Amino acid sequence: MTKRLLVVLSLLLTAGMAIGSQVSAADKVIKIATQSPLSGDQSAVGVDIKRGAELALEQLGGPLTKMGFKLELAPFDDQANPDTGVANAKRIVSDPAILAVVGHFNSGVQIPSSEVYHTSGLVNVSPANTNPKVTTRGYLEVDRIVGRDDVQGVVGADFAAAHKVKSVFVVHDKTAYGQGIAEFFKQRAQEKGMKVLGFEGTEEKANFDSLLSPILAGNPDLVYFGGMYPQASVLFKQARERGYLGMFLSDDGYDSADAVKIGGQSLLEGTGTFYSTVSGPAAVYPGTKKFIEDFKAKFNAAPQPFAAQGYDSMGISLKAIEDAAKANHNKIPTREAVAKAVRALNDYHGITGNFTFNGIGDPTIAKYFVMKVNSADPAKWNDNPVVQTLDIAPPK
Ligand code: ABU
Repeated sequence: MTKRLLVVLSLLLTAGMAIGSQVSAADKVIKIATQSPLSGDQSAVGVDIKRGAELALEQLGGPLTKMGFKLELAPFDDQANPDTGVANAKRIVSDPAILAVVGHFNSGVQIPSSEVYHTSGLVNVSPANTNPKVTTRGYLEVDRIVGRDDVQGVVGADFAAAHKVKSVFVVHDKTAYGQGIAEFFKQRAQEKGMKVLGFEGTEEKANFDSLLSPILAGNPDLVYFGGMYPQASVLFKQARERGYLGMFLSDDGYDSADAVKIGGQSLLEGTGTFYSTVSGPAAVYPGTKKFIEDFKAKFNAAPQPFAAQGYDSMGISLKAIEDAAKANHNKIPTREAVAKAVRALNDYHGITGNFTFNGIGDPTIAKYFVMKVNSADPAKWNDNPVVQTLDIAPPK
């Protein structure tokens, strides 16, 4: 072999190794996306879903980094808007490094966005979405770690019945979530013998005068709101200002310290304000002490509802990716293998519970709470007392 040929061969070998090492370095990046409202009037909860997931990525990514993978968070702002969620979902599925999505906050955003994940086999672990349709479509790629509104609505109506509520006016926000849970509440309320004086959907956010007229005329024992805190608290406040003294009851979309920033003292007047939830303050779970301390240390704020579920949804995603990578000889697994690995997890020990998923991606047991608003101080939202706790399996 001539000296010139040797030089050429050596150059080719070096170039080949350089290209090879670039490819393998890129191949070693694993991203997990989050989707939640990071801007707008629901961002108080949405930002903390992302923060919970971020903390979990830092704390629970060890096994994957030891296998040589570089982990990255890819946060997306769905703005609580279905069109934005779907547009983000299309960007997410086009990035082959993204192997899981933690999100969303709104079922009305999760349902269309997960149609996109489904077509690409990308797993979506939901920390918060409660509309039955999230899982009843039967997609392998969709799992949630919280309960469902066909149970939560019943829990709310049973609570009202136990508190001698005889008449109710039901309002909802016309979203998949708000209208859905309001319908489940209404059906159970009627079964329990309550008189439903009205069932109205509204997208109004500022002036509820026209809705309050029939409510005040009927003077129900309870006003139920299916939807989110920015709308519900304005309605409740204006009802009190116009002299309504009955009970308010809402749902887990009401569960945010911003509810009392808006509603203030009016929420404590009359028969008071209650909400059912599938989350509750992080401190109600026995495994969250360290999480709360670490969250406060990192973000200089107490975790909002669903932050701990953001943490667990990320933990589940990481464990499934790890299991699927091990089964693939420590190489990047396929998205389908990750989706199957989530569904195959058995008794995953999270900070908000131990999770096993049924055949459609619901947790085999979920927690439901009824909470009472106890202070007009937003800093004390996490101290709202738990009135009731229930562990319930998903409907068959
Ligand atoms: N369940 C949390 C808030 C609402 C939703 O599922 O749309």
